[in-house]
This record gives sequence, C-alpha cells and structure tokens, in this order.
Amino acid sequence: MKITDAKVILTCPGRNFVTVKITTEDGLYGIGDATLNGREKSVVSYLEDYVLPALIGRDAQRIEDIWQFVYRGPYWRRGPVGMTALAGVDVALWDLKAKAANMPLYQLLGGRSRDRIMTYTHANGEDIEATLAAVEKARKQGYQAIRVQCGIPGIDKIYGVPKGGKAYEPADADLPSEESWSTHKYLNFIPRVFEEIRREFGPDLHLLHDVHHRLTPIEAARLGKELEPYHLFWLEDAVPAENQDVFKLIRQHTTTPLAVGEIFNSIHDCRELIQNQLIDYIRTSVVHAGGITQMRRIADFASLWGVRTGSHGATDLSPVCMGAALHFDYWVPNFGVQEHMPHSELMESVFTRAYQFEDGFFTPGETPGHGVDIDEVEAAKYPYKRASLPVNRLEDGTLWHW
Ligand code: KDG
Ligand code: MG
Repeated sequence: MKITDAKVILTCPGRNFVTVKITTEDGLYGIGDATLNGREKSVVSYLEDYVLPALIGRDAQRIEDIWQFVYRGPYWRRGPVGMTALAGVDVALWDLKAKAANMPLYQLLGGRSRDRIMTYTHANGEDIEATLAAVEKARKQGYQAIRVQCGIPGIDKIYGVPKGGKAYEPADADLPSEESWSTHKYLNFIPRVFEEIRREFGPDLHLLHDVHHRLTPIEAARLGKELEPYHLFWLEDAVPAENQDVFKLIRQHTTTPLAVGEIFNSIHDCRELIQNQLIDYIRTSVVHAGGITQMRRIADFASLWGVRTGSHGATDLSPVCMGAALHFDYWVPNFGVQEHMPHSELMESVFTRAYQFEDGFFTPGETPGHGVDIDEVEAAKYPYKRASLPVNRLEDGTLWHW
C-alpha cells in the first residue's frame, strides 16, 4: 500500500479546521485532524513543507514506523505544532488501515470495551439563574455529565461564558481579544454556583468545572476543598501544569478529583503527574497528543495508576478528531469520559460522520475506518480566516493565564 498522495485541506466553515488526506496506490484514502487552534497555518506549513513530501512512496501499512520517522526524523522532538502534524498523519494512516481491513477502527484496536461512550457537554451562564437553565437544557438532551462555567459578578468577560446567549467559541477575534480576571472574586463566588446546582438537581448528575489554569497551587487547594461537598466528577486545569511538583500541594489538601492534559502533546508531559498519582483523569486528545499511536501508550501507562481518560473535545477539535476519539474511547479499558461540544450545522455540512449521539452517550458507528469523511467541494467554499484565542489580564493590567 504505497502512499501516492498526501495533502492538507484547510477550511473555515465557521471556524478553521486542518485535515490531512493520505491516498495510496490502490485509491484508498484516510483522513486525520491536524487543527491547532489559533496556529493552524504553522501546522499546515510544517506538513506541506516538510512532513508530507517525505511520505510519498512509503508503505501506509507501517503506521508505527512512520510515527517514529515523523517523530525522530526532524531531530527536534515534541511541541504542539510538530505533534499535531504527526497526529494528522497517524490518524489518516489508522483510518486507511481500518478501511483496508474493512473494519471499524475500534475493532482494529482490540474491539470495544463498552456499549456506549459517556460524554459531557458544557452548560455556561452569565449568572446563576442562566447557568441553572443551561444545566437543565443539557440534562434534557440526555447528558449525565455536565461541565459548568458561570459568569462572576464584577468580572466583565470570563472564560467559557459567551455574552448574549451565543454559542461559546474560544477563538473569538482576528487578533487576541482580552478577558479579565480576579481570583478573589472567582473563589468567593464559584462554590455558591455548585451549591445551587446540587440543590436544584440533586446528587446524580456528574458535574465538572474548568479553572483554565488560573489559580496558584494554594488557591487551587482551597477551591478543591470548598467544592468537596458538591462531589465534582473533576476539577480541570486548576493550575498551569508546567512545574508539575506543585500538584503535590493541591493533592495534600483535597479529594476533589483532578483532570489535566488538554494542552499536553507528549507522553513525557503526562508521566510525572500520573506516576506520582497527582491526577485522576488525563485529558490528552488524539489530535494534540500524537494520534492514536501515542494515545494508546498514554492510556496504558495511566491504567497502571488507576488514572482514566477524559479526552478534550471542544469545537476546535474537528469532527475527524471526534470520530477517531470515539473509536479510541470505545476500546480503551480505562475510559472515564469524553468531552463533547457540538459542532454547528455549517461545520457538519463539510464533514460526514458515522458516529451517533443518543441520550448523552455516543457510539462510533460500524463504517470501516473512523467513519468521518470530508467533502472537499464544500470545504473549498470556506477559505481560511485568521482567528485568535483571547488573552487574560488581572484587574491591575498584569497579563495572566488564559
Ligand atoms: O482551543 C482552546 C479550547 O479548546 C479550550 O479552551 C477548551 O478548555 C477547553 C475545554 O476544556 O474544552
Ligand atoms: Mg479545558
């Protein structure tokens, strides 16, 4: 199965998506997501200028060898741009191999470990009332796990909460817009939000919350402790995960489960947190952590310490990533939950998908491969449009973590 063509499709049906398409001599093709939000063109250049030309003539069946070639070949290992490019290639090859075997991808990975895949969606509100209404809406759609973000009195624009009831879209402007932050106001308010939600909806719902890296270790410890009565499924990205030693302090103070990893791209980013039992869920994704090939290694390693998967699945991860992620989730023994932020109708007009949603759970479908395809004619109607993630400042103007 010689590779005869390898190309990138860049399209913007409401947001930018980068898709790798690899074709073999017998006309089979596979696709993989290589979208890196706000830095899409860097990945396109990395692929077009360096990676894809070197794949022509190689045997598409040798996924592991090609993974090692793209990883070790440039000498410069890891990093979000290179690893997202590698993921695009890897997932396209898994898609191809499964199509060649006439099997859905999960079968090739070892078969399914469960009947359906639990997903969590987002409930965001500008105040407690709107947040309760958003939780109710998600619950009615069947979700049993819901991530809750709420506007904070006195903070104008905050992570995860769009103004005027619009759908949340992280890359919201041509050049970075600015959000503001006050840890003091946030910490004083957020436990009340969860108190209200538990009061209204009882103990059964799985509740999640994303701090988006904004606290210091001792502040995260306080939040984890104060949220304990509301039994969160997880508290996500409580602090930046650069100096991972700091998680020890959080862990010493709270039994609130911790989730980290959506911006990790290597198994080496995960090692310390997992082997020191500092987290409970690893949030690496197929698209940003080196494809199915590395995700399997991360999950197997995590299983040794009882850490479960909880893959990132915001709208900036394309339907191609979602398709591949769901096959991975169907198989992975130590599955926890899958994030699901629904794509718009316009986005879905460019991608066809076999995966199905019912009552808060997904199944990946039985189509050979990962079951997601791209309509290139539709994709060409939506040219790339630069979009940037926001930055975040403290009230005194200091640039903070977004
Ligand atoms: O591109 C950044 C988004 O994917 C991210 O901000 C979303 O934190 C996020 C989440 O948990 O979905
Ligand atoms: Mg997050």
